[in-house]
Amino acid sequence: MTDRFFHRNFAWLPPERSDYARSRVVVLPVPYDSTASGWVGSREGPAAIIDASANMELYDIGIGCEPYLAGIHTLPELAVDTGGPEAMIARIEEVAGELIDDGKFVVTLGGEHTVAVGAARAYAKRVPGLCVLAFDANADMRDEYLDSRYNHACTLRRIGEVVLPGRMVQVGLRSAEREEHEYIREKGLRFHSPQEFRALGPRAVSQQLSESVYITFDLDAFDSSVVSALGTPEPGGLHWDEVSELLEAVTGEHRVVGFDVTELAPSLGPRANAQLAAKLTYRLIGLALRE
Ligand SMILES: [Mn+2]
Repeated sequence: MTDRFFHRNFAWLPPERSDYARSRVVVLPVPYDSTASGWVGSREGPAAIIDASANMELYDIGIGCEPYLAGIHTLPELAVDTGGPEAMIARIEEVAGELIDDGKFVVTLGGEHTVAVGAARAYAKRVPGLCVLAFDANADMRDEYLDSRYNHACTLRRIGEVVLPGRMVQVGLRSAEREEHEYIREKGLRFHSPQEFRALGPRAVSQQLSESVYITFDLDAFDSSVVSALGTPEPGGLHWDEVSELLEAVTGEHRVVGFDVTELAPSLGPRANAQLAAKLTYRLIGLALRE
């Protein structure tokens, strides 16, 4: 049947593949970057990813499936809570929680990495024994930064507090302050630099995770030659194929319950970066939900 209209949702799907009731997946766009301390602009990320998603093939040849068949509904952009970062995270947690309780697979599009705290918390309260796989260039383990415990630089510290000890694995680490680095080593946290990840391989990293996994993806985990539209780009990062291989290993052995993709600041880099973020999001939906 021909449809005479384009539908501006994630993957630009017609109503029968994107209405709320029939969709297993719900995309929650969160255009929030109020605690950004590098260059700003990730508030424009969700719209750029949704626009770019018009250019994807709906068949993902890399994994041999059509992720959209699960149904993907895109919500309107979440309004910013002007009460500050803690209030904003509470709002994200509340909305994500309602969606999870409604049986949806929630995909949160940032915005800065902070938005992940709300979504991860909503999952941690509902999924016993949840563990978290975090992609990030930075440790994000500061207890407080620029007057807030909910600054983007504190993201993994806050997420680590909502799961059991040892239930967070990070990949891509190559930037931290001395105190964060010492904290990671003292506690024996599983934070892997790109070199460590390559030495271990995707299977060994995947085996550090338990049954149910939430994935939080700060796009600065990618090498800055791969993604540069970022507030805090870092050299020496991950490449597309190795990220994809790790995601395949993790989704092959575990149940991924939800994820976020954050930190794309489209005005700071090439348009291809939004395309990568859209394809990453789409592939992860496909990998997480394929039978
Ligand atoms: Mn981060």
